[in-house]
Amino acid sequence: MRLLLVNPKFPESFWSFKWAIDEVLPRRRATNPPLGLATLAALCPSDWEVTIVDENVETLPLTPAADLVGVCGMGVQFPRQSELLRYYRSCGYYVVAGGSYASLCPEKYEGIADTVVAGEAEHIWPQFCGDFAVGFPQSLYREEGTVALTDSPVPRFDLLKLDRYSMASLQFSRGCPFRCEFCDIIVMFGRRPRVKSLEQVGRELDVLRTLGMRRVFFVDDNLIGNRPQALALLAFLAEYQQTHKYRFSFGTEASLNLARDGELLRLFRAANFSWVFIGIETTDEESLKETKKMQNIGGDILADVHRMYSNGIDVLAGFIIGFDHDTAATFEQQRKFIMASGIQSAMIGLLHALPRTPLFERLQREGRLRDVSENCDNTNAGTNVVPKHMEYDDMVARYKALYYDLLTDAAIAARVRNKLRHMRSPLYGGAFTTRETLLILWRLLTRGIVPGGPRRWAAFARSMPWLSPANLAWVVSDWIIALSMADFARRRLGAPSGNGAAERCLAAIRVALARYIEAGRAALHVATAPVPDVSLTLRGWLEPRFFRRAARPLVRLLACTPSTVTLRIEALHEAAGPHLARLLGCLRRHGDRVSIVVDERLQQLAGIDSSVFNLVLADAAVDALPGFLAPGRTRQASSARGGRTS
Ligand code: B12
Ligand code: SF4
Repeated sequence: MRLLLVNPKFPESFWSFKWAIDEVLPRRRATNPPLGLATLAALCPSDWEVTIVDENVETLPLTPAADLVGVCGMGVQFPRQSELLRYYRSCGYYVVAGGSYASLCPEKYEGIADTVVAGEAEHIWPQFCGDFAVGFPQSLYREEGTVALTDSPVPRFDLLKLDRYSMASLQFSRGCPFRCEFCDIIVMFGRRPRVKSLEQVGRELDVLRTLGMRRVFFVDDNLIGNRPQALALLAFLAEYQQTHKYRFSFGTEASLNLARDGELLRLFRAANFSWVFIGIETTDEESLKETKKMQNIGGDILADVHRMYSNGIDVLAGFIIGFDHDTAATFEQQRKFIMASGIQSAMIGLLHALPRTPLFERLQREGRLRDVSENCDNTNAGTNVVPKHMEYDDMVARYKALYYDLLTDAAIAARVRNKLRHMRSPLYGGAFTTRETLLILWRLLTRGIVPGGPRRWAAFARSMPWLSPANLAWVVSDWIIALSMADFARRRLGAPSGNGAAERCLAAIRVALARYIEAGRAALHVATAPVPDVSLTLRGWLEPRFFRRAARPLVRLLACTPSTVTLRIEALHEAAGPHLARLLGCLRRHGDRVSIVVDERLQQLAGIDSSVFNLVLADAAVDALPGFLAPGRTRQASSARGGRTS
């Protein structure tokens, strides 16, 4: 049996670190590989041929040699996941949905997938494989019991293109003992953390080591959820690292009580954990009580962060605004804390209610849920929660302003300095070779610091650890993180100067393409809300000059505004293929905001990479034009946007 497993493209967010991936990190395309798919592949019968395609790092096969296709996804991936399921199903493949969102809301996949796998797959996937092989697969497989993680196989890391990611993933435990009101982890995985054996972890590390990986993310919900097991794991890792000359640099997620546990901290350092992501959420005790985040109450959170630093562990943190106790004053309170703590990777989100969580159920009872369909990314300047003590629009505006404030050069440098006051230098070498480190530093300087102008140079110089050069690595990584976040905020949160710039760019596009539009060889549609969307249709003979003229104003529009561009290629002369490819090369940097609607044969001609551009996959027929490579099946935008024709 031939199985294709697909991880759909993520919408870009703060988590993508796109600037770092594109500009600084050598040869990387995304941060993390899809560990769920690698685990699923290991659960297949040994005679199945499994291929994993992660659309975040490679293009999608449109006609794969497969008998069935499995597509995973978190809530943020649901729009693309359902598009892929529909597409492959319409091509005649048997399609299966699974992953985080299918586990939380299997009902959403009715009519989209042939089979839905809800919950941990260790027991139910082999059942499905057996049923499929004999021709009787069911439409739903739901894990109702508890999966022992000792039943989880070593993931098929060999099927992932690991060299395209900035780190590998490994999972030790599932579940968390706490009961935060907004959290779906305890709904999906329960409150009694289950763990793998140390022998399993050792085997997984051995495989990652032979595959050349150095940075490993323990993707546990809370690595210290079961303290005795965490202590055993850390002691094991410390020994493993010593045996293997501190080959790995680790990172993970843990609850804040880690900072108040000397023994755990000591072992984290001994095992070479260089960073930990912590859900701080807020420093307002009333809001913490409201959301039942009791483990964060009763201590000094700033001192906790400093204690982590003094153990050589960097802190990445999640913050939430929009609790019922929050008011407009909360933004300043959060800003002050984030600045004082020196946390550069501050993932601030608006409180979002995920289905099935206690928060969702409470707000539903109170009639306080807004309908924003599948937007499950709480760093997206929008939420499905109606705030209690703030106007929605005002809250969103303040949210954006908070990010702008935190991402100025001066604020970035001040946070670096605040961190370095407490940060202890790393105990062991970094995760990059000397050559890679020098290349990263060079790229940061030439592509990030120098283009920022004298103010950024001065800010960067002020943040340098002149008296403790061993801390340089922290400074470099903080600037890379911060410039990535600033780049995303500028492009995607809608800079205040955006509208005037959009009008000017649109006028330039109209002028550049006027004669082709008049001749009916191209058409331009512009929708203005919520952000300008320019839809350019290519439908006749277009000479090389057309592509050159189109490139400049389109790139400007994408670079200076949060606009989106849709290219509809209805027909394309063979000779124009390379010119279109050159135009796409210019748009590549902004590819996540460029949708391409194109026939699959024309796609081959133009070489469209779906990991770079949004390749739209819904079906529609378009009349063939004589003399051109004419579409048999044309992909068309799934959502029609209102607009006018110029
Ligand atoms: C690592 C991780 C990430 C990584 C990326 C991971 C990746 N490339 O896939 C990073 C840090 C980038 C990330 C980002 C985000 N994440 Co995240 N992430 C995780 C985390 C901690 C681990 C995922 C993992 O690898 N698990 C290990 C594997 C083995 O388990 P699994 O994925 O559940 O897979 C099992 C089953 O689901 C099943 N399965 C999986 N795939 C498939 C496919 C098929 C076909 C089938 C049949 C079965 C199947 O088999 C596996 C074995 O049992 C989870 C928490 C969690 N415990 O899952 C959150 C989680 C998935 N993330 C979540 C969220 C919300 C986000 C963000 C949107 C953050 C935000 N702002 O709110 C962003 C996305 C931003 C973006 N647009 O890029 C939520 C998803 C909620 C939901 N139910 O949809 C989770 C559950 C955490 C949470 N509650 O907050 N995340
Ligand atoms: S500590 Fe984290 S994983 Fe645990 S319940 Fe709270 S939010 Fe969920």
